[in-house]
Amino acid sequence: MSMNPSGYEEMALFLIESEVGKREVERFTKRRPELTVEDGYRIQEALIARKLEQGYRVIGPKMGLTSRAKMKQMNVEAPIYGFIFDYMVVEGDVLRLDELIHPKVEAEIAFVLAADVQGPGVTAAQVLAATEYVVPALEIIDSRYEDFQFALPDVVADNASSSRVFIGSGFRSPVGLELDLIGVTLSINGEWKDAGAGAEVLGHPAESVAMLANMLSRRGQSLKAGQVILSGGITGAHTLKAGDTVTAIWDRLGTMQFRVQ
Ligand code: OOG
Ligand code: MG
Repeated sequence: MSMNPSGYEEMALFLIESEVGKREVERFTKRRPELTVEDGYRIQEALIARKLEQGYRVIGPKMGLTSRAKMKQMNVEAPIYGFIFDYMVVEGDVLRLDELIHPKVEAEIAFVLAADVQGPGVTAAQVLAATEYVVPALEIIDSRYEDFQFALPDVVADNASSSRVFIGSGFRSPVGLELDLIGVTLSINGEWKDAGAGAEVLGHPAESVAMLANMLSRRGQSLKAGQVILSGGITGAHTLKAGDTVTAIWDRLGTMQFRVQ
């Protein structure tokens, strides 16, 4: 038997408890199929507010489900956003499995802006003009839901499965880089798992960041200078187990590697 939280606040606390207790929970839409994506964002807002109260800091917003690979893999049909917190950024090259439920890894391009970007009406060109650096990232997603299964309102509520992130050291100006053509290969234990190019992400990663600015503006929010903004998985997400070594080799952005312990 699982509890059945009612209000947005209660549902947010239910998800935080799942994260902290490292126990997967039943997705909300199983019992309440009427929940909407809008409800999902209200729950997410309550969850973010609680984490801020607890003293955690937002590193930046992230886009999710921006590639066909991801939408198909998760059986959902629209991009979503969430927020990355300071405690999610992994220092060093070890991912601790005992802190997580059933983590997966995906390769992404992150943006660091030199100036705030406020929607609506933001274009990819405006995002690129405001971008100070791009940097490769390996995002670790860890849905709080049983078997990593959810509908869109559930995953929105769950802060888009945000869990951990490795940020690469290759900070580069986007000037002269064709981010849509930048490729990455993802291997685990030397075995090739996946590959893709920036174009997997809505045609161009800057399109995704522009869409993020426009989505945030509906709730009176904007992208801020200095934030690290994940533009969405280029590859599919791959399940991790103890002992794995994950390697991402990026065209022009360097190589990233970490171990799972
Ligand atoms: C939702 C998070 C998706 C991405 O980059 O597509 C995401 C999920 O797949 O669990 O972060
Ligand atoms: Mg992601």
